[in-house]
Amino acid sequence: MSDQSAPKSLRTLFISDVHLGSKAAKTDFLLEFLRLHEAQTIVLVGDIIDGWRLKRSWYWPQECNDVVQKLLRKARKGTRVIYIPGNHDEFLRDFPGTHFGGIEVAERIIHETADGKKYLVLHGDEFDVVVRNARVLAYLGDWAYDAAIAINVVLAAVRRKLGMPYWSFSAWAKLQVKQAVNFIGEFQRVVADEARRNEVDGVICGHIHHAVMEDIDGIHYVNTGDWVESCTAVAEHHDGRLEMITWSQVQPGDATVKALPPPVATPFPVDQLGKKKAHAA
Ligand SMILES: [Mn+2]
Repeated sequence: MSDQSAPKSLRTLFISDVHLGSKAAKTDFLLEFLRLHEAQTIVLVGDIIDGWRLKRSWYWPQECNDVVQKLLRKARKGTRVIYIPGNHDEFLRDFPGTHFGGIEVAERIIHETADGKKYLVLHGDEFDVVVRNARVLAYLGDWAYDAAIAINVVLAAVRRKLGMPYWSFSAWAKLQVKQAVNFIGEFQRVVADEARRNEVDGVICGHIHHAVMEDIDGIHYVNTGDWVESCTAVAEHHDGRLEMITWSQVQPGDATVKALPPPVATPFPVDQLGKKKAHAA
């Protein structure tokens, strides 16, 4: 048996949708998780900082600094940290290719696992428009798909310049519950398509807060989940194997580690779809 308190060594760690700055971010769990896991590379797959929440009302307790400092410290000590912005931290999208405190910002990356599999890594919000208009786009064909993504990028930029919020899946889902349930399946399919277009073996994304690893028509679809509710991360072991880690299953025997409370309706986001974990994208 290995020392239970020693951090687990991983090749890569993928984390998304922490939403630092929102009251529901499970920062204490994430801090403990980061303490217990060392990785050669950490990929932050978007929505780590919730810029929209912060814009509305500043909520930045010490634990948020602790998370940021923990990541910066890891970067200083030799971990490669890559930050792929999401729609909630899109202010970072103005800085692709830059570094801050040893953290690299990239819009998307291709990650190659130790066993040679290639994964497209992106947040996933760029497909919102495609998912919402899937039926029309399928009818119009490939050019419409490309156009829709291009238009989405432009519209998001314009809205940002005007200080308007990004189109929010959660707000929309409240109004259209039935479609929201379909949204998850449609999102997964569209993202898998994008992986296929990039001629890779799989895709790792976040955005819809729905942690899962599954095969979608030959593409390995991996969603890292979130640290608002499910508290999940995806680990790549040294042999290239990917594993979904759920915080509540980390060190169940360690009494010093607080267990995850039973799933209850969280105050964030207000918009929950019954029991469906399809919110706050
Ligand atoms: Mn998102």
